[in-house]
Amino acid sequence: MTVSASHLLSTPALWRDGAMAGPATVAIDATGTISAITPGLHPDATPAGGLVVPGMANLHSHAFQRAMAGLAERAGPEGDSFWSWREVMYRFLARLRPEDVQAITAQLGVELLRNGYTTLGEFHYLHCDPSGHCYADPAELAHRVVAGAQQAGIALTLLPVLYQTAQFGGVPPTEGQRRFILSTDTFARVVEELITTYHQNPNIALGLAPHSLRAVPPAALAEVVALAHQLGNLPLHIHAAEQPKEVADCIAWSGERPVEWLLNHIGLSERWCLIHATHMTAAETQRLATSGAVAGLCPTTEANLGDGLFPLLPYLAAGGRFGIGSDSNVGTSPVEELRWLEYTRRLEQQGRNLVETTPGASTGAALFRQALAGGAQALGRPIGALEPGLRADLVVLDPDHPALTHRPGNLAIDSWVFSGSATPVRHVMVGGRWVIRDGRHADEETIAAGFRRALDHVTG
Ligand code: NGQ
Ligand code: ZN
Repeated sequence: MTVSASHLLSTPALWRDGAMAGPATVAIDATGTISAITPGLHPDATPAGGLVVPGMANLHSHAFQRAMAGLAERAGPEGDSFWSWREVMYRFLARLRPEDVQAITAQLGVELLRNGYTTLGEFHYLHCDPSGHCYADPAELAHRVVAGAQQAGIALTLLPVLYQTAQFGGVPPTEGQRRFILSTDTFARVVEELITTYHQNPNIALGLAPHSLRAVPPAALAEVVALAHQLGNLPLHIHAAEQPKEVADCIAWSGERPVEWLLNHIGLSERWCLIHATHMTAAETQRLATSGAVAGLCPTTEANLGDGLFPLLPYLAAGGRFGIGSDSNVGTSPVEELRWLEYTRRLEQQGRNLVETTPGASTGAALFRQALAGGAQALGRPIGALEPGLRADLVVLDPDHPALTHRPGNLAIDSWVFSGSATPVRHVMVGGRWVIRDGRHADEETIAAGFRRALDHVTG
């Protein structure tokens, strides 16, 4: 049920300036942009049906991995690690067809929306057919990702990925990586085609993503950076320093650690998003924080893969910015990611309320506010707050849900983040259009049936 947006929406409580505030009326124009916010309940407005907060940005995802969640939770004869998980993942994608990529992305989109994400940042590196050849249209699978996101109605920042080598120093890709490989020229053509096709669609934006320093040699990396600049300062995303082995290999190759190498040779700025950046020295942490770049943290995946702990507290103390991503999609809820960010610190420090230490201030609101801002920056979109001029991407929380009952102000956010596993998300709007009503997506049965068909093929 794609109910068209009310032009005036009233709510007893609205997220404003990084905190829950009192009653307000939100005006939304025909383009799906917020045109005004006024205090109080306007008599002509339609009640939103709950507490209104901005939709969250999911700044890092590999959508197809949603279909293998739970399939890699058994150790092999030699134990298990990030690297053996990666082999399982490579085997899984051997059978994926274009229609499967679309169906899985649509299913993921519905789940993300229902939990309160409104934008998907898709780090898209599956480009080629199973034999490693380009499809007739080398952008085929990118178009499938877009089609899946559009079926779900989630906004998308598509991040086409350049992937060329297996290891630092230009090591040729392995068999398992053959579906990822594009020449720099073909990559540029794919990007151009995506811009031509989607530039007028307000729900779709573009960024560029050199996969990692392992997968992109310096000369090709420089070309991607130049292309992003030429196309109007597109966001740039890269995986960095997720595993200790990657750090050791980078030092063996260059004498520098991955984040250090990027800081020294590329120069990081507001348009960069470093995914994971788990293993940094104190000096790298400080330098990344002051660069203005966003750290793309994916706590549930980082825990699932045994990556390590991002140095969040020193990074925040130095003014660092972060956003959250669902990455391998073992988790699809923004509050689960935020909760893990704080909980891992509590376990490590044996203390409480560590991300926000101002006496009396809300930890949930601090996490929510920073992830909104970092996500908006990293995905290059007018989102992350409810303000005139920004997109009407918003989430209505049910104030009568048991997790939120009698939770005025930021207590609602604290309770959602730390105890809202049964989601209190009631309605979700993307670009002025309702996509979730009463917890349901109008096409959820059709989309789930498509997902089952894809899994019949891929795992059958
Ligand atoms: C990915 N995922 O690209 O899907 C990676 C694994 C790699 C995460 N790093 C592959 N979580 O980094 O080589
Ligand atoms: Zn990733």
